[in-house]
Amino acid sequence: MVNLLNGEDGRVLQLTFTGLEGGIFRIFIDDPTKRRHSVPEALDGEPETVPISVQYTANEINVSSGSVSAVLYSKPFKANIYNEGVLINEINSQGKLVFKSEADDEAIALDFVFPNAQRAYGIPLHAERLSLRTTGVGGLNPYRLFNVDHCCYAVDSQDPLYGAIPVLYAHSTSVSSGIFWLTASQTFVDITNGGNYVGAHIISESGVIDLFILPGPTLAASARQYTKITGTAPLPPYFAIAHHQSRYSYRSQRDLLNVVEEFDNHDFPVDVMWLDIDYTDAYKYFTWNYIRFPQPEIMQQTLNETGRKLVVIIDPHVKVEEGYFVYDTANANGYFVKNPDGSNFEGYCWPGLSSYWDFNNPHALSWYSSLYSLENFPHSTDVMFIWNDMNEPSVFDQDEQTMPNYLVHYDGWLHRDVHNMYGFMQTKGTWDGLMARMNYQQRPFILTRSHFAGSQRFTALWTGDNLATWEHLKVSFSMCLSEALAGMSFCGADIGGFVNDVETELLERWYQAGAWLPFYRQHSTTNINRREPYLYSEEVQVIFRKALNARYAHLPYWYTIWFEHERYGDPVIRPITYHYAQDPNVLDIDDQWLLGKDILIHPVIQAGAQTVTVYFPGGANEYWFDLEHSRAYLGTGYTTISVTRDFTPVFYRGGSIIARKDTPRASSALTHQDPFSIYIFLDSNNQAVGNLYCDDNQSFDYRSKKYIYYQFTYSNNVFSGRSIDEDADFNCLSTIGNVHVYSLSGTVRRVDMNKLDINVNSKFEIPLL
Ligand code: MIG
Repeated sequence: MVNLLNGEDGRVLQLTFTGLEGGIFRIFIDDPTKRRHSVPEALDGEPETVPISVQYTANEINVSSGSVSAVLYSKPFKANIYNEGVLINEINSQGKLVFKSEADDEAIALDFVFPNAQRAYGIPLHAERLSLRTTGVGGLNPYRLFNVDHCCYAVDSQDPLYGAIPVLYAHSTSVSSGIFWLTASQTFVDITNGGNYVGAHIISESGVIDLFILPGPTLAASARQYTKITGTAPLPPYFAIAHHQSRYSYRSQRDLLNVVEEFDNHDFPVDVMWLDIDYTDAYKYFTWNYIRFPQPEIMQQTLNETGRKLVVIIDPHVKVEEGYFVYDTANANGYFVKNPDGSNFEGYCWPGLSSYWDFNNPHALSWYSSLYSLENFPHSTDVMFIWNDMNEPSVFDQDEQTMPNYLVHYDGWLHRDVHNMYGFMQTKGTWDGLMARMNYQQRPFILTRSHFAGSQRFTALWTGDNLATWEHLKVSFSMCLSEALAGMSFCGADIGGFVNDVETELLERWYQAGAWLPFYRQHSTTNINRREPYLYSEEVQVIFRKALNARYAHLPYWYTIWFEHERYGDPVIRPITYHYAQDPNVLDIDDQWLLGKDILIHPVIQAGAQTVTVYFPGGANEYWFDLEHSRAYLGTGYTTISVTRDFTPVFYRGGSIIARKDTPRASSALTHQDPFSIYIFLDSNNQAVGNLYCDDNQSFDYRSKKYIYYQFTYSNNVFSGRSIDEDADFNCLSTIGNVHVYSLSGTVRRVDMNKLDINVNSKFEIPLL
């Protein structure tokens, strides 16, 4: 710890420098004379510290830990960070450090220069491309992080949206690193793309400076370092990665069950049905409208017969109404956000006059969580999961449709201090509630709109109220890629766009593209035409069905990557540069992406497209297989390929082995006993390798070693398999059915494996000549 002296007013600040596991440095600057807000909740526990070596000279302090080192300079304060001897980050070299301590001004700011970086990524959520643009010129505002309810947002914008994750990556073909600026107050980030450096200037309204330096040296390393601090997402229950169907709102029990029946009649798979706000009695959450939903349990049981689930919405505003049990208890116990005079804040939302949960109050949060127990939530069952919306929070009659800064939360913190963590805290409470409900045995599923750093530990997110336009389809890719780099892989956009009727061709392309993003849900607003897939002509239904079946066929692959995400922290979807960092041509690509490292997707995002131009990365020895046309492309850059209406440009990397389940079924639960089809794509040495994860699809037993993590290899014409984690075992319900081998020469071989079992003891080596 060192003291920082403010030369202007003589104030002394304290700077604490800590080494954390993974080569991460933490710089914490606080004012010892004043209580300031910090956000330990965002972290996945207190980070593990490591010893650092420190050397003092007259004007410098040298710190090092492993390959990462720092030089701190005084007069003026400045810090340079090195990884493997390479300068990666100059902190306060522009002298923009600010730490205000007046009652009405607690602003903090700092500047960063990342030498040799060529691109900046991260700081979601904005309806923006992957590569952040230089702000301050050409009318570009700073990127603003301030959670707001912003219907029908414009694309290509630095405007704030529903979530805020203050992690920034500076990246190039030679060097990558990042910073995590842990503040829950409104934040502005100016970006400079300087050609041979990236500059960032960050200003927040209040809090402490709690800065984590992610040293890289690659984008993948930086992204993993970030999840090391804030946690990875837990493996989702299998149904959650399948297909969801929603609508604002399905009007009745009969309406909802009828939709499912039509899905079945038309062979469209669906796992989860959603109820928006109209299932409640007058928007009083944890109640039901019994006229429309007379038998909620029977509705859930009916869904459960085919392994399907229900998700219902719970918003954070509470109708002001005496006699409503949630209001009465929360009011009596002081669980609402307060006005400065101590009275409950009241604002307008769906129920009319509402008060708002103070989720920062631990007593409020635990009572809120308890509402999710099977006893307390009327008619809830273990197949009901939760959607938290409007949690920026949205307040209709206030500026920017959110809470004013001066409101007071638990322990005297101002809303200003905690604004960006409001939705995060709600989902933390929801998570705790769903965990307790099932005795910590079953995995919860939660969807949220508002989110913050660390939200991935509790919830999936969607990109809010988008429009039924081609540009909104396109921007959903970069929004989710930015989120994925910021720890939030479980991301998707409303299929078809939330607002406005959607053209049929756009909806077809949206189903095709959405099948390759982690959260896959059709949703649309009230008062527009219904758009369930069975409402379209036979010809159109064929297109939808093919996209949906492709999603289901690849669920074993998705599930494996999700398991690997929890373990290693790599995002589930990745920008091309994540795996091809040396290639200068891929730095800005965000209209295509990688699922894991083995599937490359370039969806069609233009009306009437006859062709798309795909960038194939990796060089002449990398092959990308198009299964539908039985051909492969070399990884030598841009190639224009023709597309038909039913074709989604999706390519498998040569060298990969991918497990699928190809038999179409009505829901994922009905595929659990189906055999795997194994697809082997040979590389230039006629080799391939790939992993497969399998467990009971829903419980936490995998955390006590009840799973199979299996590796397939193909080499010298021998196909073999073995368990990776030999101390884990599970009797996978699925066997290996058939195997398909693809090579560049065009030979395709198909071999029946006779339903080979997969468990920890099943090792095999089978010549496939
Ligand atoms: O402003 O609950 O983004 O998905 O259907 C509308 C009704 C409030 C906003 C969500 C949207 C949801 C809708 N909600």
